[in-house]
Amino acid sequence: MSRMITAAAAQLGPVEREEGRASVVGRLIEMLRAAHARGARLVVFPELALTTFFPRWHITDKEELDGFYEKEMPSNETQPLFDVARDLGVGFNLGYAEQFIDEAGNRRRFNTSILVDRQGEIVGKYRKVHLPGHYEYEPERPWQHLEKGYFEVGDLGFPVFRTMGGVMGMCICNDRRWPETWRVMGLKGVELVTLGYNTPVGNSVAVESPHLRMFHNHMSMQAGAYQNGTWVVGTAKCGMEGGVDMMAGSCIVAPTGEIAALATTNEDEVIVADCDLERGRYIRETVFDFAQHRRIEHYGIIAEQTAAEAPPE
Ligand code: ING
Repeated sequence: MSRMITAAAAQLGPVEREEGRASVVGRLIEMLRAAHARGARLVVFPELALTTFFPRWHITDKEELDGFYEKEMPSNETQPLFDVARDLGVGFNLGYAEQFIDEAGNRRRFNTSILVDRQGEIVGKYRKVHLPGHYEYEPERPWQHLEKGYFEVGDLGFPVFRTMGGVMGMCICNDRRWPETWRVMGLKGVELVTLGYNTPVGNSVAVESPHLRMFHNHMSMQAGAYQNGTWVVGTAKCGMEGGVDMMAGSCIVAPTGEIAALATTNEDEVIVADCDLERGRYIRETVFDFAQHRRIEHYGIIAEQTAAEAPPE
């Protein structure tokens, strides 16, 4: 018995600082239409898809920085994407910088993604938990990575949502490198994880070959998929953006850990795969039958201790 959903990664090429949201949304709609024409009914867009990856700059002009955040979703500029998706009956994941004023009157900022169903309803929201980089401007870096300064740590945990015929979850970029991300959703029965990423080809703080960075990108998603028996759709914003080469490699990973579809350019590109949401069942009922095999009495340290502590010399 299979339970099919045809999913697409809508890989986005560079979005320069001066490219307006309406222009970007036009590119997203074009890819959503192309994905739909190829049978896709779920489309995954990248992290911070509506703007350039602005944490690469130390932006001191408060108004300019404020301009990178969405104050409402959908907004006038993003409503056309919701409208076309609803008209075509296609769900999607969209990553964006979220800003709002909370009930205490405080301004809140998160690196956020939403899951929108085929009727155009926002059925899930996720706020990035693992914020890489640093808080303050570091002049010695060839480019900045100021996510810790520009966003709060996500306050929604790692939720999953029963929608579009399955159990779906989200994470964002650096989250994919942390096994905790995947196991929390695995413990909630996730069957398909959607994520976007903005990852430089080069490492700004260590000597690391580009091929190794791509290996880490795919290994992280393939391991997460296999060890939790879930599909993964991972979508890049890529290409030379703001003077920094961002890696591509968007992919759709089966619960077996195999890459079912892989982007081959570093531009706007749609890749599609037929995902049988039953494919991971045998994995979750045998090798990763959590109920049968996990020994939580030995795992406490994972949630009780933050940093590593080696035995005394
Ligand atoms: N980008 C990168 C990522 O995790 C990074 C940052 C790259 C951290 C490589 C560590 C190693 O893919 C974002 N936006 O998280």
